[in-house]
Amino acid sequence: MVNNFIVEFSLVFSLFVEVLRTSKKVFSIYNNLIYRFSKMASKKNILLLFDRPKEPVFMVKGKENSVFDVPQEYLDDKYKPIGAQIVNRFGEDANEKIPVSRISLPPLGDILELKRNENFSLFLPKHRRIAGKLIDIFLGMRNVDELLSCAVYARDRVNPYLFNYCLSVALLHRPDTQDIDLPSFISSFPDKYLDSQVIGEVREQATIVPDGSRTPIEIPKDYTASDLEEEHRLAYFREDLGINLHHWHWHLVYPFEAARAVVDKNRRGELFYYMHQQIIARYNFERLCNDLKRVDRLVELKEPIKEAYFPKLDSLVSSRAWPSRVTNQTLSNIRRETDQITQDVDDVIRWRDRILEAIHTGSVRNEQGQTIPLTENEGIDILGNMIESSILSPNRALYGDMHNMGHVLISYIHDPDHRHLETFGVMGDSATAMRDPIFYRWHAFIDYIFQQFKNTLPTYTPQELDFSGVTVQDVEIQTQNGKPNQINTFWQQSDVDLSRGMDFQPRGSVFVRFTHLQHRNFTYKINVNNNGNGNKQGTCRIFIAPKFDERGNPWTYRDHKNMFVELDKFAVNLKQGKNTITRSSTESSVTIPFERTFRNLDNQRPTGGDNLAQFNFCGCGWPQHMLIPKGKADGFPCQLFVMISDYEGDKINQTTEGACNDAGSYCGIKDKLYPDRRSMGYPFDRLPRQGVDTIQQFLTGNMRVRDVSIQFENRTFRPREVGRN
Ligand SMILES: *[C@@H]1O[C@H](CO)[C@@H](O)[C@H](O)[C@H]1NC(C)=O
Ligand SMILES: *[C@@H]1O[C@H](CO)[C@@H](O)[C@H](O)[C@H]1NC(C)=O
Ligand SMILES: *[C@@H]1O[C@H](CO)[C@@H](O)[C@H](O)[C@H]1NC(C)=O
Ligand SMILES: *[C@@H]1O[C@H](CO)[C@@H](O)[C@H](O)[C@H]1NC(C)=O
Ligand SMILES: [Cu+2]
Repeated sequence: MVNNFIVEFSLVFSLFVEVLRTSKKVFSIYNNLIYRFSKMASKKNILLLFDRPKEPVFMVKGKENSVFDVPQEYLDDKYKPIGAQIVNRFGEDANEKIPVSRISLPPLGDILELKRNENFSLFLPKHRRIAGKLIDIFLGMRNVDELLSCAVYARDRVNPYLFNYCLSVALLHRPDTQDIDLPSFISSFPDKYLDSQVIGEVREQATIVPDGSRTPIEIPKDYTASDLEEEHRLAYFREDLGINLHHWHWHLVYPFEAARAVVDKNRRGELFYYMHQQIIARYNFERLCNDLKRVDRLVELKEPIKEAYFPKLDSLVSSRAWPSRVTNQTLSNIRRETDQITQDVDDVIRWRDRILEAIHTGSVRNEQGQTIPLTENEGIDILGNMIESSILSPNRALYGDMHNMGHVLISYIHDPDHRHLETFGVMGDSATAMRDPIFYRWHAFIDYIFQQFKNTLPTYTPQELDFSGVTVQDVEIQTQNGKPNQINTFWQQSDVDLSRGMDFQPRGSVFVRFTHLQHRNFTYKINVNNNGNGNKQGTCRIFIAPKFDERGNPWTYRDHKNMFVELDKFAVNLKQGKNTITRSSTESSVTIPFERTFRNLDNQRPTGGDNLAQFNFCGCGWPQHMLIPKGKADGFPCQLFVMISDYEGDKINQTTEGACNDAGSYCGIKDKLYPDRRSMGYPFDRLPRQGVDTIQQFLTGNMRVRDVSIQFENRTFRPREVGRN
C-alpha cells in the first residue's frame, strides 16, 4: 500500500515536472508576446495622460475605459491614505489595466513650485526654466516604459498646462516616440479657445443628454464685443480656432528654452521672424478688407494703450476668468514675487536700443566679448534668436529678452505688483495671444526692427532675380463655375469634438459648432515659356497683396513688399518651349488641411509607421480655411504675384520623401533643413534696387502680376453643404 503510493506519487510528480517544464516554455513565449504587445501599447497609452487633465491619473481614461495600474507610492500625497481603495474601485470599471513599472523617480524639485491651479506662461522666465527642466527629464528617460512611469508619477503633481506642454515637446522630439500622435491642443484644453458660456452648455449637455442624441452646441460668431468697437471687425481672424492652434503648435515645434539639441533647429531664428512677419502681413490685408488701416506698431511703451480686450474665456483649471484690459491702460514696471519676476519697462527700451545699435553697426557682441558680424544671409537668424529671445541668443545679458518680456509686460498690465492676486491676460499664453489686438501691435513693432536690418542689406539685382530664358507669360485663377481671377469667400460652420478635455461624467462625444471664414477651392493656371536649351528646374513662388493702400492709392514698392502674403511655393520642371502649370489651392505650402488642424485622434489617425511618424510635426501649419483673406462683398482688388526662380539658387541637397513637407513655408520640415536656400520671404524681403518704385518696375521676365478680386458672400454654409458648391 505504502509502496504503491510512492510509485504513484513519483509518477505523478514526474508528470507534474514535465507539465511545469513545457508550460514554462509556453509561458515565456506568452510573456514575450505580452511584453512586445505592451511595448507598443504603452506608447499609445502615454496619450491617455492628455485626457481630462483635471481628473486624477488613476481614474478611467480614453474610449476603451483604460486605467493605469498606478503603484501606491506614485500616488499624490492627498490620495495616499485611501490609495488601495481608489485604485481598486476604478480598476473594476476598466476594460484594460495599463501596467506602470516602478522606476527610480527623478526629483521634481522646483518644478513643483508652480502649483496645480496656477497659470502657466512660457514667457515667464521662472516658468520656462522649470519647463526646460521637465522637458529634459522626459527626454532623459531611457525608454518609453520609463517615460510612461515618469509621466504617470508627474501628472498629478505638476501643473496640468506645464505637464501637457512638456510632455508634448518631449514626444515631438524623442526618437522613440516619433510614431505616436499628439492630440490637438483644443481637445485637451477647450477653455483656451471657447467662451465660458459655451463651456457651460457643453457641460450641461454632457450631463443631461445621453450620448448619441446630443446635437452640436453652436458658438455664436460674435461674442467678445459689439460693433461699437471697430477692432471687433477683425474678431473672426483673431479668435479663429485654427489660427490660435497654429500659433500654439508653432511654438511647440520651435521652443525657445529646452535642451540645445531641441532648440537648435535649422534657421529657427529666421523662421521666428518670417512666420510672424507673415502673420502681420495677413492681418494688415484682413484690416484693409474691413476698412481699417494697417496696424500701428506699439512704439511708445509708456503711453496709454487704446486697444481694450475682454476675452470672455474661463479657465477650467482655476475656474477663474482670464483677466481683461480696459482702454487706455499703461504699461508699468512689474514686481511680482510669486512669479519671481521684476521687469522694468526701461529695460525693454534699453534692449531695443542695443539691438538697433547692433543692426546699424552690422555686428553683435557675444558673451565672451567677441564681435560677430550680421552677415547678408545668416544675420537674420542671429537676430531672430536674439530678439525673441531663445537660448541661442548670442548674449542675453546685453540684448535681453525683448519680445518675450513685451508679452509679459502686456499680460500683467492690469496687476503689475500682484496686489489684486490676478493672473496674466491672454498675451501671456501662446495658445491665446493671437486673440488680442495688442498682439499685432507688439509684433508690428518687432517686425519693424527686423525690417531695419533687412533695409541694410544689398538689394537684389535684376540678374539675381531673373531666370534667363524663362518667361512667365500669364497666370490665371480658375474656380469651378466661377469667374476667372475671382476668389470666393463665405462663412462656414464646422463641428469639433471636445470630449477629451472635459472633466465630467458621463462620457461620450460633445461637439461644438463654430463659424469661420472659408473660400472656394481654386486652381492657378500659369503659362511659362522656356526659351533655353533643354529642360530647366525652377521654384514657383506665389504671393498675393491688396492692390491699393488704406487711402485707395497705389502702393509704393517699399510698403507694398511688406503686404505680400505667401500662398504657395513648389518646384517645377520646365520642358523646352511652352509649359502650362496647374496647381490647386489645397496643395499650398503654407497650409494644412482642416482635418489636421482639428484632428480627432479616434477617427483620423493615419495608418502605417512612416505616415504616423510625421503626424505630430504635421499639426504645424496655417489653417487651410484662412488661406485667403475675407475680401469684400463688392470685390476686393488684389494683385497676384508669380515668380519662377532658378532652382540652382534655391536648391537644398536633401530628400524630404516621407517627411511631412506640405506646410514647410511657415513650419520648416521635421529634422531637415529649411527647404529653400533663399532668404525667407524672397524676393520681397529687401528694399528694391534703385529706380524701382512700384511692383511693375520690380518685375523681371520670370515674374508676372495679375489683378484678381476677392469676392465675399455674407452667407453661412452648414457643414454638409461645403464641397458641393
Ligand atoms: C483714451 O485716451 C485718448 C487720448 O488720450 C482719449 O482721447 C480718449 O478719450 C481716452 N478714452 C477713454 C475711454 O478714456
Ligand atoms: C493663477 O490664477 C489663479 C486663479 O485665477 C490665481 O489665484 C493665481 O494667483 C494665478 N497665478 C499666477 C501665477 O498668476
Ligand atoms: C548631395 O547629397 C548627396 C548625399 O548626401 C551627396 O552624395 C552629393 O554629393 C550631394 N550633392 C551636392 C551637389 O552637394
Ligand atoms: C476643397 O477641396 C478639398 C479636397 O479636395 C475638400 O476636402 C474640401 O471640402 C474643398 N473645400 C471646399 C470649400 O469646397
Ligand atoms: Cu508667436
